[in-house]
Amino acid sequence: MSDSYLPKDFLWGFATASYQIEGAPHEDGRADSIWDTFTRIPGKIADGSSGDVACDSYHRTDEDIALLKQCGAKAYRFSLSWSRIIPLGGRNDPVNEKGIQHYVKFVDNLREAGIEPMITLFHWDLPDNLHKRYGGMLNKEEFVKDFENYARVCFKAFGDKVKLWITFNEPWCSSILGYSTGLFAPGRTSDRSKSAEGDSSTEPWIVGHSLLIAHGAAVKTYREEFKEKDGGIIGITLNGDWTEPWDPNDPADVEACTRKIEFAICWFGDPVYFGKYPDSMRKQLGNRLPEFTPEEVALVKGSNDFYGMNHYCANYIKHKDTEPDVNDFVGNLEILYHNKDGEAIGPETQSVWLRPHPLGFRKLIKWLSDRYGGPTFYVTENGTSLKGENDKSLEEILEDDFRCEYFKGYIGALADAHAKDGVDVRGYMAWSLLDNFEWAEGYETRFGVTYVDYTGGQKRHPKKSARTIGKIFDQYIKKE
Ligand code: GCO
Repeated sequence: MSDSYLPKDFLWGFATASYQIEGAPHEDGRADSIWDTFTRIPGKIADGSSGDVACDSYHRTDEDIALLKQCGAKAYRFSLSWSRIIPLGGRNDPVNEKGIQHYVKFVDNLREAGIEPMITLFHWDLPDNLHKRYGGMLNKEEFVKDFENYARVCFKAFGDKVKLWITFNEPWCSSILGYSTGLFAPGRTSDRSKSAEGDSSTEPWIVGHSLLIAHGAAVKTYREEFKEKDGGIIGITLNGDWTEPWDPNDPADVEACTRKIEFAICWFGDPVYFGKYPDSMRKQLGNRLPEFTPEEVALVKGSNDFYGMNHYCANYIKHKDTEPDVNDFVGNLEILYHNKDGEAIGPETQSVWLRPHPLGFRKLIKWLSDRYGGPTFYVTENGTSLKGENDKSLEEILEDDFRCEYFKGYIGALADAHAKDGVDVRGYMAWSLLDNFEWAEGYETRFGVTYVDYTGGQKRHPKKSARTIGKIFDQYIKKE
């Protein structure tokens, strides 16, 4: 046991997202989101599934709160379904009181149970109507106004009870997976006709820009109309992995490591803290990357009360000598799981992209802290799938030692970052409370500390990790 520690009032708990757990897609007035329509397209989801039922959490809020209590969680990060609150999405569309009431009750029940709610306004499930009506996130003018309106409706409805707000979850995923690779809703793979230069791959950068401006607009609204009265804080959640050079003796690989982080994280982080995109991105993307107007800089720069950090793993990075492909979104480099000497960055999991490497967590949070002048961090997701978990017997699944070790490693690394590197971190939400709909991977991949028996009446079975996390935090959080 190290002598590292986390601060006395450290807030820890679990994270989920509406489309991944709620089900009940057409109940109480909810309309389709882009994920409802996307999952209906054959071949998009590995097991042909959807979030139609998911964990049925819409009907099982009490069970979920009981699970949180059982784990000893102090906080719960969940996302609101925009399509429940404003089913058609837009600023002139009706607000659905039933949708609001569902979440009011949920927030009240959480607080009664002594669990601090942390709300994500947008975890990818855009009302489908906005996508159809005007192209959704591609249409900056309309999208920003509609998101800002939706955010205001939420601040009004929940602001007196909720003190921790996240505007967007992982804008990188909405932009790249939704508009470049097409692996996520709405499944677009760039549109040649939109490009200034007549090449492809312009859409993801336009979408990223819209998301940043919409984030800035919602933060401005919160600060001007609610903050004084409600006293909460608001930020954006960015995802990103740590990078190690494939060949540490090759300066080009070392440089590519930084470039990879800039393309993945600083794409959004730099505008929020500095009011501009990273030079490496401008250099590679030219005028396919939008410019900020002075008004936009004023909106976006300084718009984080805290940095929401989603982090899972690390990679080895090898630079490329060739000219960047027009569709490249990583910074003209290769992402690898082994280094020059054939050493693996971490063990395999059920997710091809996820190789645990706890030290990378400490290094990345320190790196971000240095770059952005020591902001306050909330870790808003961290967790792992487990290779072959879905094929094991229930008894074996419930003994998820691999996941317990993952949390021990990562939470220990976080305590080191706090105690030894001086990083200001106030909270940590493990991904996830429950096994759930893992987007394009469907239900094959499980991330929960609770096993959900999808065909056995949705019964919840806490795994060993559900009991372990609290013990880990107990060791690190200062008593006084
Ligand atoms: C995210 C994702 C989660 C995923 C998790 C595991 O915010 O990255 O939002 O929804 O389920 O990351 O892949």
